[in-house]
Amino acid sequence: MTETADHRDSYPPSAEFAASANADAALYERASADREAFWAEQASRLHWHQPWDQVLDWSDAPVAKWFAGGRLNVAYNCVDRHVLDGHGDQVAIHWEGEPGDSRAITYRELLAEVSRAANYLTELGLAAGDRVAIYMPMVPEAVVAMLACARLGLTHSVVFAGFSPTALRQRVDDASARLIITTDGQWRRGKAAPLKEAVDEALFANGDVPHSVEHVLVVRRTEIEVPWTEGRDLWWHETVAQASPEHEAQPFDAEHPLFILYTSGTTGKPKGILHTSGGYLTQTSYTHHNVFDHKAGQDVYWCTADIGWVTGHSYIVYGPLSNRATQVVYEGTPNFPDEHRHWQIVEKYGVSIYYTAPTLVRTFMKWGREIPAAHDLSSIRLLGSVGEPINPEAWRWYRDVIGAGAVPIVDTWWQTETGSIMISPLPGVTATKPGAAMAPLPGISALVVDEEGKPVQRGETEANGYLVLDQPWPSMLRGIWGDMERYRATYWERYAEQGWYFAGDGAKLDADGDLWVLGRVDDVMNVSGHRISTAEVESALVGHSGVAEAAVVGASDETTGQGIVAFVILTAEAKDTGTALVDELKAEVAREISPIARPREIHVVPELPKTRSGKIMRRLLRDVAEGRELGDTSTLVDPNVFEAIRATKA
Ligand code: 6R9
Repeated sequence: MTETADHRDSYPPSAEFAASANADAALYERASADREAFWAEQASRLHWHQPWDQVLDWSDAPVAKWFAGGRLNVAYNCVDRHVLDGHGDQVAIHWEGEPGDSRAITYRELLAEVSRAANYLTELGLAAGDRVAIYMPMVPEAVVAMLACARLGLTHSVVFAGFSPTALRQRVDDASARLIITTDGQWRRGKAAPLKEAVDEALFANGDVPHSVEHVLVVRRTEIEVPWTEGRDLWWHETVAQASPEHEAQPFDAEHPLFILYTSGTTGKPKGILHTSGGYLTQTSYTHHNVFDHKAGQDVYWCTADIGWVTGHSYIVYGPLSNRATQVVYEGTPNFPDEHRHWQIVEKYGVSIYYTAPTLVRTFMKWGREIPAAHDLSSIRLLGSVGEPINPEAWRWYRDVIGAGAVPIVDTWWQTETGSIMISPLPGVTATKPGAAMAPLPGISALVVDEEGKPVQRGETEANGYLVLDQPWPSMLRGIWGDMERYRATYWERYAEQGWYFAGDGAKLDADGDLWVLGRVDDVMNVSGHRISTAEVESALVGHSGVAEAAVVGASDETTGQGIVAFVILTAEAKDTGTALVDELKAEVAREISPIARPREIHVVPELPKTRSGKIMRRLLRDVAEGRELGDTSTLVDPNVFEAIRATKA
């Protein structure tokens, strides 16, 4: 995009939207006048059993304490107080099952279910501080399980139900979870796929290596047969459902650990990102209210994420429920039974706020505009995007076709680590540009700097800018579970002198000073908005006896943002070198990590391009994968390796 286009291609908010928007420009002024007072004001959105003594204690940086001395109960804030305020009959969740079944759950019913689960988990002997793994599809009990943990001060670790038994085991072991909550199976395109079986496989996987899990609590969903270990395994409907629906929530310290969520880093070992209570809930609540312009009792909100990702944590569970949202939770895929599913759901419930990922928008584009055009989408008044940069073409299509050419789009930049939205337009305030996340939210500070930390100038689009966060924020991660050294090294070492958080994303400021996030600058790929490390996929590949060495890159992909392209060198043992082996390797990666990580292409090559210090030059492999002219090859040991690699690609 050219500079001029950046300037002209701007969509100011309509006067009508601005007139009734939750946010106004004064928010920026109040926040910059006194950041801590501003956050204290936002924290007052919540119910505190005991007020805080200090808004921010940064004396132990980079580990922040927000609202130090304050005590609250996260679940009480998301459920109880709405019932006590007289909104018990409001629907909290319109749940839509994949096979077409549905359930409406009011806040009063949600309170009863969360209370039953809390009572039963207590009966199992779980106590504040214990870890619970949640490995479930998008069923209401998944939300209930998360809230029951929050209510008891148990730290949940949700593991995406698409992850393999190996990935589950790794996460369960790392957090020493005492309990796993799961379902018998999950619906996927009309078929019941086993899930409890995967839990058993995970627990038996390491042979004799003991695990921390005492019980497996199983929700019945698909009614498929499950392997059963008497004494260890428990049915939800025979236990939780029989427990008392009365439970009194106890307050916990503002810094009490709320959850661990694993995300890919630049090494093969996923990082357990740790989030705590008061600051996290303050910022998820504040951002959900202002960025989505959410109006309790009026809007019907739908975030299409899965609870296995941070977006599901912050914008299905904690943000919306703390704001007394009525929301849609959908179990299935967007094209089951056909491509009309999402728009039928929008029509059925009158969805007014719709939040999804660019990869899905591009998929909708591919399916054609006649599909959404067959539905009444007039209830939609705001659209959101998250997970990767949204290309201007997809942005315009989203606004024109889904948003009737009129509604605001909020392109929200944030990360598992940031806990909540950090950079985004404010609807009703910001004139938006297709593809730009625009500016840090009120209360948030971000900079675009060069390698040395010098601020990159406006309009300097050729510069390599890095996105850094130069001030602590309430929902920031408090560390990496069990590895505080890695926490410091990953995020705080790069700009240690300045004390800035390094986000791992490239960014630029356009001539107007508006911020564009350009994507990862490290070895993390972004496939359909999911973070996958190159190292993780490489280690799955070399785990196969036929592979001697592997190098993996993310190559741009029209639909998924990036696609995984692997280059492998075979061992002498490799029996086959053709497509059968390639298929086997793809399946191996899907099995080891998740179907999300299945490589788009695998090329068998005689050699990999390496620097003299032995580092694989991924940048050059990306050039090959994307069919570009090769960049600088001068540091290569043997520039000729590319002839051989190209030959295998042709
Ligand atoms: C919430 C979430 C974080 C990474 C992040 C960046 C990319 C997310 C984006 C975006 C450009 C946006 N990302 N939102 N890039 N514009 N609006 O996705 O968390 O899974 O941890 O991924 O996703 O690269 O660093 P997570």
